Amino acid sequence: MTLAELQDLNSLPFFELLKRAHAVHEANFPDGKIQLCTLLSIKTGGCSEDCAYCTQSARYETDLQNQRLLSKEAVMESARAARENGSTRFCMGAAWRGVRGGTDRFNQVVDIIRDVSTLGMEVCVTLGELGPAEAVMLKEAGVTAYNHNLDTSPEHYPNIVTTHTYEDRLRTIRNVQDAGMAVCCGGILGISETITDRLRLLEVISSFNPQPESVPINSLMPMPGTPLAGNAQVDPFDLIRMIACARIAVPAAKVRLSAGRTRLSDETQALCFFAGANSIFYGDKLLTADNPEAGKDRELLAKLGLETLEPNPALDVPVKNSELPASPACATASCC
Ligand code: SAM
Ligand code: DTB
Ligand code: SF4
Repeated sequence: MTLAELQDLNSLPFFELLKRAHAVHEANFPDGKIQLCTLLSIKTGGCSEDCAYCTQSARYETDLQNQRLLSKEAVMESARAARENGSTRFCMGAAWRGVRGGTDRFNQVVDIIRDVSTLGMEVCVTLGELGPAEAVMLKEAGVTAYNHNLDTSPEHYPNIVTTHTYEDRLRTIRNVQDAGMAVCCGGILGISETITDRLRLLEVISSFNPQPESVPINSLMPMPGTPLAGNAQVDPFDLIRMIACARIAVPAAKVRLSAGRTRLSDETQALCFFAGANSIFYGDKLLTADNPEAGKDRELLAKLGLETLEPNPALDVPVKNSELPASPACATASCC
């Protein structure tokens, strides 16, 4: 979708936008089930990058306790617990700029992935920048989806991160697609962006060929010590509108209502689900930040009569449209 189309959509009256998004949601996900995903930080803090929202950057003075790469046993214990609690996707995050094949840490991660992939959940990892060879190795080890967010528009990105570029992020996404992994790519609201920046992000993401398999929409969890610690909370109506626009722009993707749910009312979350969100992170911790307790989420889903999705480890990777250009690029941006 173009920016102009997205702007028209986003300026519809609230209920008209919700009605349209819900119709797209029902057409693509007739069972209306919600996917539960569990996150685990397998290597925490000490990251070389300067993403202004992130408590894991080594550049900011935060209270975060750094943690070296977890042992395979520790990761497997969390993964088994996640499966027992009903998660169908296990997402492992590492605070690295990227990974390089042949290094000890990459080999250790590959070893962990091989074992986690035997548990019957979708396996998602987010390890930063990847080259083509690393992407193939991760795919072979059993990764189903790779999370690499573009976070905001190409225009706003340099205000938030200076140690890598939007084009670096797009290159990794291309490598992930070429290796046959599904792409999980979304953004974060509340990082001093404009509504246009949010819609530009959707313009870029919706132009991927194939479109991403999932689109996480995070709301800033302000982390003390980071440059964005004092940012105001996102207006819940704007978040719901963003979810609705994401649902319409990337109709077949799981739209994941991601970080920031501890600050949302049940009613706001309900409207997000109606607008097309069909996946959440489940469990009381994200990577370093808080998430609602599992019991509270179960209560909310029960109150709404929403069922959860069964496991689908053989996740189908979205198929390329051969009539469109193959690689993601930010068509109208001057950055790439
Ligand atoms: N290092 C990897 C990378 O940069 O892709 C993976 C980890 S990073 C924490 C993954 C995503 O989490 C970011 O792209 C951002 O969207 C989200 N995120 C990080 N810190 C956040 C915060 N304080 N509040 C909300 N979302 C956050
Ligand atoms: C995503 O888009 N959100 C998750 C996952 N992908 C890796 C991470 C949210 C992190 C929130 C801040 C924290 O826990 O430090
Ligand atoms: Fe590092 Fe990722 Fe945090 Fe950026 S978002 S500082 S790359 S862990």
